[in-house]
Amino acid sequence: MNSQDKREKILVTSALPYANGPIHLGHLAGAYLPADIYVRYNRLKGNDILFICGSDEHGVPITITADKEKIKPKDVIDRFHRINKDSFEKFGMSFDIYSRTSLPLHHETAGEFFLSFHRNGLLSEKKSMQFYDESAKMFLPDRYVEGTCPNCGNENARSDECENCGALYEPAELKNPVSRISGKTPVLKETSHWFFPLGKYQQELEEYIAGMNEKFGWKDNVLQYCRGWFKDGLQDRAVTRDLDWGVRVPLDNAAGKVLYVWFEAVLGYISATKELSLKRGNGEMWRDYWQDADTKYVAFIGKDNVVFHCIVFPAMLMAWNGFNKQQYILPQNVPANEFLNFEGKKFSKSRNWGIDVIDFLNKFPADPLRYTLAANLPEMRDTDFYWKEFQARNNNELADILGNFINRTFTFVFKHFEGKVPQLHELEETDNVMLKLLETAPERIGALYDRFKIKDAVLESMNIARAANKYFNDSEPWKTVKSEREKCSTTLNICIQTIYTLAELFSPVIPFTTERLFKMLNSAPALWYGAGKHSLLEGHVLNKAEILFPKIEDAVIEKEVNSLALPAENAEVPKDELVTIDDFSKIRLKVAEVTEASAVPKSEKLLKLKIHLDGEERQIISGIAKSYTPEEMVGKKVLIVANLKPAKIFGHESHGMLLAIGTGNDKLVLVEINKDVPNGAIAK
Ligand code: B3M
Ligand code: ZN
Repeated sequence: MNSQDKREKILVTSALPYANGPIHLGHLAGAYLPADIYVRYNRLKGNDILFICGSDEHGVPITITADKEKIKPKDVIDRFHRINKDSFEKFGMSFDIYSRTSLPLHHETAGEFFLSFHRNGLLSEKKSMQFYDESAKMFLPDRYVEGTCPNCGNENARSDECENCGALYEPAELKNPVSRISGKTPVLKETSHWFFPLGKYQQELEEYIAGMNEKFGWKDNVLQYCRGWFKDGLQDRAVTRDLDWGVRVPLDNAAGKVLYVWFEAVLGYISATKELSLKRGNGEMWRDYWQDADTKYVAFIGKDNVVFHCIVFPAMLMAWNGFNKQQYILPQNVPANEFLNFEGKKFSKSRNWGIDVIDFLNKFPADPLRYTLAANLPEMRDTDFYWKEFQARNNNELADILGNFINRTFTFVFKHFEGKVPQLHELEETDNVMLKLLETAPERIGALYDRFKIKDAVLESMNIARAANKYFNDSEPWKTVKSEREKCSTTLNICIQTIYTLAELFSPVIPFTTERLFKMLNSAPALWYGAGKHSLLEGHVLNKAEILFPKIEDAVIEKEVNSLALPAENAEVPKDELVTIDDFSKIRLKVAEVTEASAVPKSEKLLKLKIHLDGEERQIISGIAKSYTPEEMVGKKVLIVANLKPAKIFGHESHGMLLAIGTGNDKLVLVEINKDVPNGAIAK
């Protein structure tokens, strides 16, 4: 049997997103789209594959959201589980199950692991100092405290972990801690927790990763992260927390304690597979994957989750395997991606920067987004989503290359060959070259998918469509149809065959469109490696062509670009952050008079203003056009931040910022000053 025939058993997981907010495009590019493409490709290869995901519904991210909105954690997770499940469906994520960690089955599974470790004496119960908020009368684990990272100086570090440099530390090491509940400095208070001895598994982990890398080639970025961890030496990690919300610690002396969210969330992959087993009527089916050494397990994640998937989770599975007869498999590969940013900046909910998947898909179909993200995946380094690139990928590649080739071929075949696959006659050199390209494409592109070079595979697929257009042009069927009908017929036969191959090659990437394309071809996908060989017989009846990729107009994209929040004006000040009088006095608030105002072309939100300050004239671009007309603005006395760094907004110089109050629905009310106050007067 050669490698093309052997049916592999593959378990694929994508990181379980926290159900505390809607997923955005950055999430898709990190752990979801690459996994879905890989899974769809493997299904086309005929492999036996399970694709597992679900909501991560415990932990501080959930309770903080609930605290903020003054609702129950259960309400938070129910809302966002639904929204995210729906977003993923609309995006075409082909999970076999999208489960949730609040299910009893998951609580049982996580409890079982904890108890096995506890029973076998692996966990040590230790007293330690944790942050405690005396006014709220609660412990403050993880994100409940923010402060300065002892390792890199990041000022938004969490109580025991820095998302900037990845350092893990004891709460006592965090500098300038602030409680996110009260805004006050928390105290350190003794509490006891159970610790997992990660260090005990360091050698085994290093051997495991080296071995997997040698056999299956892990990504450099992932290896780098792991090496960093090993170099520092793995420490004991607390696997419990003082919280109400989560998987209860299944011991008698553990009231008010739950399992650390990461300790149980990774086990969510297993419990979700158990749930799938039950749904499929065979409660033991999950063991055929998780507990069969022949299964290949691939975990798709974003870079911030590397330590949990390459070190913590494998160590937990190793520990289990040391105490129990049923042996779990470990990840064979963890192809973690870097981050996708949005128009040059990090996605940020509080600064309203970025776009949620659900909002995106209410405006545009999924496939152009899938293609754009796939062609620009942050596989090696961070990349950006730009609206303009989205438009260009849709218009210049999907429509003008792929769509155009399909369209011109179908049009021609319907016009000159009654909508049936034309006959193949004698082959010329160019025909042979094209056929060879098709024949070898699945293997070549498949090899890229097998090595998780998803972006290259997708770009390579588009290159086949490029070559196809060139073949069409070079063959000049519009000429040969008059003089050499047989040659023309051969050309179009090969073009239809090419469309079939393209439909297959693009199936993992733009599945909604290729489904329609297969309908046009009046056919169905082949097994992957067969897709480059002749499969549509001469005379096979085709269906009428549809427009597969409508172009996206400039105005539509401009509208999106214009609706991006202006970072400075829309910045939301974190609620409880305290500033000193020194901080405040850095900001110069001055009275100014608006002397001229006009709309900024192509922008819905912006006005260009001339203002007078003590003897000085300035230009300010202000995002108030939805609330004030230019005419209304002239003559107003307003309050401005006078010492704001000048910036270019929409290509216009802007020096200063008007103060206004948001009243919802994009409406703003200006802070206006009595006309008697002189220009340039300082507000304090
Ligand atoms: N919930 C973290 C995140 O959303 C997380 C992953 C869990 S995977 C088991 O970044
Ligand atoms: Zn740090």
